[in-house]
Amino acid sequence: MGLTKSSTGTNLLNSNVQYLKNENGFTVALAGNPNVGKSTIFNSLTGLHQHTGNWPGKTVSNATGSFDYLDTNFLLVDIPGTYSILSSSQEEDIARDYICFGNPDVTVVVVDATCLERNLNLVFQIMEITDNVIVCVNLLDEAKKKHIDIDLDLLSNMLGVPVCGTIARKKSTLDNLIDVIYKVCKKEIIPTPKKITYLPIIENSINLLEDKLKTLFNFPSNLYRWISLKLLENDKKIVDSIEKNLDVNFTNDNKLLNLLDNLNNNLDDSRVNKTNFRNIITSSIMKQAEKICNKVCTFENKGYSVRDKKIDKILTSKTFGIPIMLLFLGGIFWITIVGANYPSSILFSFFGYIQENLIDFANLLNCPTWLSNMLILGVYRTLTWIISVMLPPMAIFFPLFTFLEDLGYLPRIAFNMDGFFKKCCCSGKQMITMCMGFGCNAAGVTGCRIINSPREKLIAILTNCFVPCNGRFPFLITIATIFIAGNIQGFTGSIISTMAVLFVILLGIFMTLIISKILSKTILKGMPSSFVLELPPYRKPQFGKILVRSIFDRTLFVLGRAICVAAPAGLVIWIFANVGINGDSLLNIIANFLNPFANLMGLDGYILVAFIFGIPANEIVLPIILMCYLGNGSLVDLDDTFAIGNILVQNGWTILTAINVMIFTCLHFPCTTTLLTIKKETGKWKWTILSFVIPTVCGIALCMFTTFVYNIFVTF
Ligand SMILES: Nc1nc2c(ncn2[C@@H]2O[C@H](COP(=O)(O)OP(=O)(O)OP(=O)(O)O)[C@@H](O)[C@H]2O)c(=O)[nH]1
Ligand SMILES: [Mg+2]
Repeated sequence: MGLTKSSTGTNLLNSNVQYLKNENGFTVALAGNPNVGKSTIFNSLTGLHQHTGNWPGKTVSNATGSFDYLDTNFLLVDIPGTYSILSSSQEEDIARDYICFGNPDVTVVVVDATCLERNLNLVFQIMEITDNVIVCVNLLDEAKKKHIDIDLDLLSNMLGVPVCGTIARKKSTLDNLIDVIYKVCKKEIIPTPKKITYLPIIENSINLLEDKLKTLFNFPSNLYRWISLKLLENDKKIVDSIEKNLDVNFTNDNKLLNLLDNLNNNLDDSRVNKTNFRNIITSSIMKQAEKICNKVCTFENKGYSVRDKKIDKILTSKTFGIPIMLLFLGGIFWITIVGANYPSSILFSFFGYIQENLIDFANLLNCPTWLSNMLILGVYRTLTWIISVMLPPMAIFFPLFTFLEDLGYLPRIAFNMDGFFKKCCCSGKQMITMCMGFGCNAAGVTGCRIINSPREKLIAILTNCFVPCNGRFPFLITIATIFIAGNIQGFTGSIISTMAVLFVILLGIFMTLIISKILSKTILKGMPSSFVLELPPYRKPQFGKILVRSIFDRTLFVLGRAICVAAPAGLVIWIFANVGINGDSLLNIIANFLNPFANLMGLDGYILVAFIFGIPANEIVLPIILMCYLGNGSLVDLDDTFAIGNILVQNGWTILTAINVMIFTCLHFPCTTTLLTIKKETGKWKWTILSFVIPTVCGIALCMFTTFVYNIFVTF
């Protein structure tokens, strides 16, 4: 078939997505419940790499990409998952707005073959809004494993729209879907959705209101029935959204309001009142979904989810849930620590070899010493240093973490931690956003959109940087390996380092809980909302994809960031270290100024300077510390991580310094990218400043406390 892909995807974070139109062809929306494979289909068709993961709520903003089929170009829009048009969280609002007002040429509703009945709810809601619907029954492989058989032709007949069966992970199974999309866009197939017929009194009211709206407003023809239904239902949120997106004001029109009043009174007389209207509509949809499923689905093995339930009994049990979680996390850290050393030293020698040649080359060109020093010892060395130390742990940690994510374990972590979060008056979903923070705090902050309550969302945003991101995490590992384990080598050493990293992570979680509680009792007062995070089925992770994606995506990301941020930072620091007043470098002057305060925290002025200079990217904190220590303002030859240890010890580092550096790494201001994301998500500088101040104050206080305790301990 003539399918080609293009990579013109952009992430559209919020409003006005509805006006997106494909000038060169057709626009196709991918809607559906969370975790049904929309992004996987999107990636297969467009060749892009939208994040996928085995938990509901992975996609939180619309993403677009395009592909060509035969003579036609299609713009595909991947929408966040939503259970219903009656959205309750920000990412569901985005989905709802696009489904209702985006006016795509076709809406493909992706449904989960293993729980068709629940998924049909959204199908019926979307069929109320548009006729151009295709139902894509995905996860057919999982359905087969569970001995669930679906008669796709019968389903298509009963719904009145085309139905395609797919296994999104196998690209070849998408051929039919693409062909049907093409035919519906070209009007070779005309879907005729069999909409739900509600009680006669409701249908009658809808018809009257629809006629009235047609005389008053010029809406797209497909929307009149749906808008009538929503006005009768009096769902304030949706009516507001209709008014905003279609630029109308229903309250301005007295005739319309009078008619609505009359209709509501009539409905009231028939015992269909404002309180039970929605229930009546929903139960009509549910009954129809049940009826269809009874006809099209055959369950050969009714106990198909017994295995998952048995596993969940252990993984989410009160006794074993949390210890197993710690074991998994500890295991991942341990493998990372043990595995990272070897590739690190290979990278060190490789870059060292290139550096020697660069110096020779600069000499050959008669390059002034100050310039070659600045570029090679300043910029190049900082850059390669970061790659050598940071890259190997990340390349090991992320595939392992993605493995847990693909398996479906993350929502179980949220489930296990829910009790703790509830006690602190916030949501268990916060734990998932914290897991995303392990990758990148900016991503974690955006991920907070999955939290429905605005109050709980804000708490999650303000505390997200308590979990170390990929910039800070390798730093923690390095310090734990060279300092906390000290001279203890081998297995015991690696276990000690692992425990130290695990301890810092737990400290981050503990602080998140404490601060969340304090916020809930002060500026963000409120009760916890009920927790509705679905536990997805366990799925076999795709090893190849995990490896390729997590290494390439993260590697490129880190390299890109290193080049964009660390190189100029290396340059600035080199200048600060080499330019001075009265023979004292600027770096020394600032460090000496900060020294007294830093000493109270069990640190020194250079370490604080490094954290301040590291605000563009946490990756550069340790290189800056080393640069500061090496009087000439550039890094000396470092063969491996243990050489770093020697430099630190020579500059007065003790176990206390290492502990405090680890604490402060975990608890300090977020990087600039995260701060900007917080500003974007909250829309207020107030929250952005608070997200800077809270972790920093916590970090300073905790470091002072440990120093105080350590000093007392040493004195006695
Ligand atoms: N076995 C199997 N797994 C699938 C299939 N389609 C998707 N998956 C897996 O299901 C999980 C969820 O896929 P996503 O594409 O992220 O789902 P989504 O609908 O975009 O999820 P949200 O963004 O949270 O709404 C991933 O682990 C996919 O690899 C399929 O047909 N078969
Ligand atoms: Mg998705």
